[in-house]
Amino acid sequence: MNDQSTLRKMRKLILLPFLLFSCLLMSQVHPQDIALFPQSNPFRNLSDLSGIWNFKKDPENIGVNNKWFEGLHQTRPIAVPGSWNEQFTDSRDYLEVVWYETKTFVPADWSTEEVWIRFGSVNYHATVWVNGERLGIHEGGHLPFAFEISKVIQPGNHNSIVVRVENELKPSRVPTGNVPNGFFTNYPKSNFDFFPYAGINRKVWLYTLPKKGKINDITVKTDFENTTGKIAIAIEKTGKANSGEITLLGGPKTITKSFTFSGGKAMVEIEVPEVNLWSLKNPFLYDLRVVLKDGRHPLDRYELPVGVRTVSVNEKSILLNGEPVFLKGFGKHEDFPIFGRGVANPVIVKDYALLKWIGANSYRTSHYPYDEEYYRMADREGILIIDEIPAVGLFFHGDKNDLAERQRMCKQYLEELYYRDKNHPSVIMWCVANEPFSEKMNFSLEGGEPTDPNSIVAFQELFDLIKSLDDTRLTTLVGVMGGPLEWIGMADVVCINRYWGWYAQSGEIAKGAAVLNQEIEGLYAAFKKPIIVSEFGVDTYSGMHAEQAEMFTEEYQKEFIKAYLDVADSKDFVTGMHIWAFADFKTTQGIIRFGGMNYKGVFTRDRKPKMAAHYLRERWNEKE
Ligand code: BDP
Repeated sequence: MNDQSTLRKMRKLILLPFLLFSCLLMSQVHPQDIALFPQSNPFRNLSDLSGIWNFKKDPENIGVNNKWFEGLHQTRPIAVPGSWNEQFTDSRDYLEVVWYETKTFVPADWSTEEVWIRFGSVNYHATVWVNGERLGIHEGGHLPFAFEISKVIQPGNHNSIVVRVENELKPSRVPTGNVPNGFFTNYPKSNFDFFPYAGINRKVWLYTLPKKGKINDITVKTDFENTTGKIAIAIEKTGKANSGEITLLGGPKTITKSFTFSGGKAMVEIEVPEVNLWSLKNPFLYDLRVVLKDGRHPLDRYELPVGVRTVSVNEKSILLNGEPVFLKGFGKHEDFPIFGRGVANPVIVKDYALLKWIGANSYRTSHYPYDEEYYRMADREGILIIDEIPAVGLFFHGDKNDLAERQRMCKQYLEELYYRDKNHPSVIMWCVANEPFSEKMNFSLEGGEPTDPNSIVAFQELFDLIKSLDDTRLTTLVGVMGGPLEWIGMADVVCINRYWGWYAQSGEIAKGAAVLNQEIEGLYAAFKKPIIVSEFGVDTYSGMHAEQAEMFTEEYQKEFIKAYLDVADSKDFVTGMHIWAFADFKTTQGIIRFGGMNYKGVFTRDRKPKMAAHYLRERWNEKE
């Protein structure tokens, strides 16, 4: 046995107890705990912990040993929510350990309730203490997690909340970084083309649930037949109550139904005469109210907007309520100067205003799930969402343990995503990965490289998992130029990112469009499934012009987009065109990312339209 392998074995032996211990701790967070977004009503309280918290870097990772969870010293202020990378003048590329701390008053009358804490998203690895007591950990950014804190909280007092966070880039993480022989050579070493913004990026909530009995989960599935809507509602509860009442408001007649639980679960079906379907033109939302009862006494209540609609697919189209729908829109990012990937409602509102202004009807949450507010807006505004987990740039070479851990994380992401987003009518498709690649891929049209059999097993597991959780939505996997056909063929809808006329056939838009034309004909013949070109775009410096379209000018972007849309218009099996990207966004540093930016936005980073935006506005509104 050589030294290397002895070392590896020893490392594994040392790590084993630690890994087992971490797994035990991780069982404390359960995806079902994030199923119902906290709300305030006569049975539930809610308190938003946004504000300026205390922050301290821990580059030597000494905080746990020195009990920083009991209180931080010599801190600097930081905004929560918000990424840390741009709030200071010295921490842009810092991704190692940091600590956050805040104190919050908890009302005395919360002592009779169950108290919980929920983090909207912490990138990437979080350990949480309340009043010095360790609650547990959560791994993975972009999705919420919650802990019950009834036993450690002191109602009627100020309580301390401390969070240890790190966002190191590792091959075992999702998204991946520091990949040996990775495709990207950027700094920091992300294996993806967006900045790895770190920290408590979304809101933190304290909330109460009724102690005697509570609604844990509601799953709504909708259908219709002629003019009658059908809503199937699955409810899960814990505690005393054994019956309940459901009310559907918003239609000409209020519908009420009583139900009883068996084994903590209940299933209620409602028929809605003269149903008002949720559609792009009329995103009608009913108000569903679920009340839990102990005899005649209500114990808990939860309200949920419900859109009655169906999503399906045929050989050529995605169907919304049985009608073909053509997806016009973008791949986006959660990205804005100063707060990075931190959520900010004015940006969300503005982005929806711009989506409407330009005539878009959909987008993909590339390359990770977005803040909940985006989905609630989409439900209200009638925008369709392809909901993606951060499985971007997956590869299948390298350390087997890393790959296994990464696969475990992909599954966790899918499960958490499902629980968080399953009741949004706007979500029509789950995306299990963006642009996986094989080691030898040459980004040519042929896509001829043999597929690693492990990759087929891995993706099949992800498709099976999401299908087993949700049989009411479509699935996809977004393919890269030259990627193996087996991967994209596994999906309900074939999604491909294409840059012919940019990364290949550079400067030659017509040639690029011809390649696209030929390629999608071939793909349709092979799969007989509808196709979405889920990314196509070119870097464009706002204000750069040429009388003949030339790379990086606004004219080139407009002509490129026009050429691709023309190809799509000539094929009845193309069911959507998503431009890359909605707005310019921050990336890591590398020679193809001038100023650490990707300039493929149709809007600038501060949401000013480029020439192509005006072009799209005319073209997409005309098509309507
Ligand atoms: C695709 C990726 C996307 C990149 C884009 C680009 O899916 O994340 O930003 O290309 O190169 O490969 O601009």
